[in-house]
Amino acid sequence: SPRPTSVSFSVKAQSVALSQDDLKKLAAEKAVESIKPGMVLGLGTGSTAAFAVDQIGKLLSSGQLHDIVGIPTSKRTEDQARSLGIPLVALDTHPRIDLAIDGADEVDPNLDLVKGRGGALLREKMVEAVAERFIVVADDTKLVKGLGGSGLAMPVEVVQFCWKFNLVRLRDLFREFGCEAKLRVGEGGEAYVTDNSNFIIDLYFKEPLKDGFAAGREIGKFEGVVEHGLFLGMATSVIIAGKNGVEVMNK
Ligand code: ABF
Repeated sequence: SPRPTSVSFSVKAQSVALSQDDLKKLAAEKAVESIKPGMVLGLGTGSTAAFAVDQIGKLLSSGQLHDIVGIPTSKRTEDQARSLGIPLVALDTHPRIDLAIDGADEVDPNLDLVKGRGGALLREKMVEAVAERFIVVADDTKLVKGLGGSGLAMPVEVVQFCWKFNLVRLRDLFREFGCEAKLRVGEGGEAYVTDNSNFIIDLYFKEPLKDGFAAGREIGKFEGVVEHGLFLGMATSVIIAGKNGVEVMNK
C-alpha cells in the first residue's frame, strides 16, 4: 500500500519535560483543530481520544464551535460526550461521517493500525470505516515497524458461544509468528464483556505480521469472529506527539 505522502512538524514541544498525558493531549487538540461547524464527528475511545472529546466539549461550551454532532464509539465515550453536552446521533440516521478522531495501540509506517486494547474495536471500526477523514491521535510510544510488533495484544472480538474453539483456531492460524492467544479478563477476574456483549481474544506475537491484509482476511473467515483490531488503509492522517514536537503524517 502507498506510503504516507507528507510529513510535517507543526508544534514544538516546550523545553520542560512533557508527560505521556501531555503528549496525548497535544496530539488530540491538534486533531480537533480540523473540526468545522456542521460536521458529523466520530468520537473515539481511550485516554488519547478522551482528550479530543474534552476539547470538543470545551469549544462548544465557549461558543468557539457550534452545529456539530457526534457518534460515540463506546458506552464510555457516550457517557463522556453526554456529560460535556455534545449532541449525539447514530449511524442509523447519519451514515456519513465527516471526520473521526481516535487513538490507536500500534501505528506502522503505512499508517496501518492495531486498535482495540480499549475493547471498543467493533464500534470504532463501524464508525471509522465510513468516515471521510479519520485522524489517529497518539503519543510516540505507539509507533511500530510492523503490526503486532509491540509485543502487546492484538484483539479479536468473538461471540461468547464456544469462544475456546475460536481461541485455538486463532492461535493455530498464527503459529508461525509465535502467537499466544488469551481470553481477555476484566477487573473482577471475570471474562471481559464488550459493549456488544461479546468476548475478546487477545493475540500476542513474537514477531510482527508479514502481511496485515492477509492476516485480517484469514481471521475474518472464522465463523463467530465478530471483528479484529487490524485497521488497515483506514487512517487518512496520524498525529503523533513526542518530546520533539507534533508530527502530522498524511496518507
Ligand atoms: C482506542 O483506545 C482503541 O482503539 C485503542 O485500543 C485505545 C488506545 O487507548 P489510549 O489512547 O488510552 O492508549 O483508541
